[in-house]
Amino acid sequence: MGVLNVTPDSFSDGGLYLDPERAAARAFEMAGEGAAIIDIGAESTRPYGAREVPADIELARLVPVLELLQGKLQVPLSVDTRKPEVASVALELGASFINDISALSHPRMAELAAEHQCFVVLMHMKGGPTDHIRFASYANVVDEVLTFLAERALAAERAGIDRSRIILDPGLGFAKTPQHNFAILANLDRFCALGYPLLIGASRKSFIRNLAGEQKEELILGTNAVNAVAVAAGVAIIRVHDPRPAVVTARIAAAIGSARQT
Ligand code: HH2
Repeated sequence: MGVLNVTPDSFSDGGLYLDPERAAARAFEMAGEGAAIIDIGAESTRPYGAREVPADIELARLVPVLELLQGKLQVPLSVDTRKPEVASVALELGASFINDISALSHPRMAELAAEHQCFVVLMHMKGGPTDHIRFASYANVVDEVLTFLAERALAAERAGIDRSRIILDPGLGFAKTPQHNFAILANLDRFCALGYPLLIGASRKSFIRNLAGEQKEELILGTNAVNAVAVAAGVAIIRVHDPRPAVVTARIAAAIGSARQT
């Protein structure tokens, strides 16, 4: 899953793709690099200093890009939003995934997904998109996130979303310290055992930067290390800013993962 942030302030690509033509060009480029899904977001959720964005601003950023891509992009489109007003327009303009970092906390979001029978990504987070880092406290992070995801998946099914369309995500960096992220990554088999495809969004995040370094190349190497572990453990989707190296990493890690003896 290639990340495309049409925001002024995302932590990694903020400001790069505010121009719709540039954003659309990046979507085509990522598809050409092997991204199987393009995830477009118009609200930053970085741990420090993000601001909530009203739906009309999210839409003003997204719609021109979706219009440029509609019917032309060869791979499915995902919209990274918590807001049903935004998801609804994106679905009309061709999106087939709702990536909701609040795991369908807005009841209308589940109805929309059921009506459209689109794919949904349900992510774990505590607190809101702008203050989640204050909630990074757990008795046992793995148990708590597992319980949350299982409950949200069940709620989505009860709302009429087909089980085959539900993807779960433990939410690396969302109300999580680096140690929490590593505990999740070391126990991915337990998340896979929930029986839904798993998505991991580690790309260039600060827990990687702390160990790998600040330079782009170091961030990509660190991201690939995490993604290799994730795919070998059975993770189905890796959300990345740099699809080309991620595709190679995933191909090799998947070969190792599928050679596992039980
Ligand atoms: N991470 C970010 C945004 N959306 N969605 C899912 N499902 N999983 C993630 O881990 C995830 C996500 C944050 O990364 P990014 O989009 O690069 O930054 P920003 O929130 O600053 O736009």
